[in-house]
Amino acid sequence: MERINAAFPFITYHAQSFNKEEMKTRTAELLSESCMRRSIREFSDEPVESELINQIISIAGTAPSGANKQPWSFCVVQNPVVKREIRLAAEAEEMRNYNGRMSDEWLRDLAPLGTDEHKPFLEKAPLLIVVFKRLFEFEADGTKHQNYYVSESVGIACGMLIHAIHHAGLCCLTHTPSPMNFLEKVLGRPSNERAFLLIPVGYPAKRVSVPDIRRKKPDEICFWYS
Ligand code: IYR
Repeated sequence: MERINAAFPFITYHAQSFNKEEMKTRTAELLSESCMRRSIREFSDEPVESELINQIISIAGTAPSGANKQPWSFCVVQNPVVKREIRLAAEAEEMRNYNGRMSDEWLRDLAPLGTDEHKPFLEKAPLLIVVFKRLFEFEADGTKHQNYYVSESVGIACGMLIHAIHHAGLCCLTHTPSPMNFLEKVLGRPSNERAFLLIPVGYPAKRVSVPDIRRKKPDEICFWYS
C-alpha cells in the first residue's frame, strides 16, 4: 500500500525470498545450529578480535524495539582490572544469595546446574559484554524523552546477541548477578541506564563440561489454534 507523508517517508522493503525447499533446509540448519548452543562457565583466555565483537553487537542492534528507540548500550569490558572489580562485586552479592537470600526451592532448582558463588569466568573470559537498558533518553539540555517496552526490546536484543555469539563459534554465559546495580557504578554509566545482563564471551576452555539437561519438545512449548 502506498503511504505518502512527506514528514515520515517510507521506503520499499525487499524481503528475503526462498523457495519451499530452501526454506526447509535453511530452517533445519538453523535449528541444528541452535541445538548446539550451551551456556558455559569455563573459558579459554584466548583473545577475541574486536571487529568480530563489533559485528556481533551490530547484529544485536538490529533487534526490533518500542518506537524504534533502540534503548540499549553494550559495554565491552576487556580491561583485567575492571574485570576483577566486576568479579569481586558479583561474588560478594552471590555469596549473600547462596547463603540466605535464595529460597530452598531456588537452591534445589540450581543444584543440577552446579552453580555457586564463585565466578572465576568473570576474569578468565577475554571479554564481558555488559548490557544496559536505557529507561529514557536525555537531550544535551537535559530534556527527558521516553523509551517504550524497554525490557522487552533489550531482552530481544540479548537473544539475538547470544545467537550471534554462538553463530560466530564463540561461547557465552548469560550471567545475572543479583542485584547488579554495581555494574552501573563500576562502569560509570549515565543515570538513565540500568544493568540488564552480564555476558562473559570467549572461546571455550579445552575441555568443558555442561549439565546434562534437555530442552522441552515442540509439543510442550507450542500450542496451535488452527
Ligand atoms: N545469579 C546466580 C544464581 C543463578 C540463578 C539462576 I535462575 C540460574 O539459572 C543460574 C544461576 C548465579 O549466577 O550463580
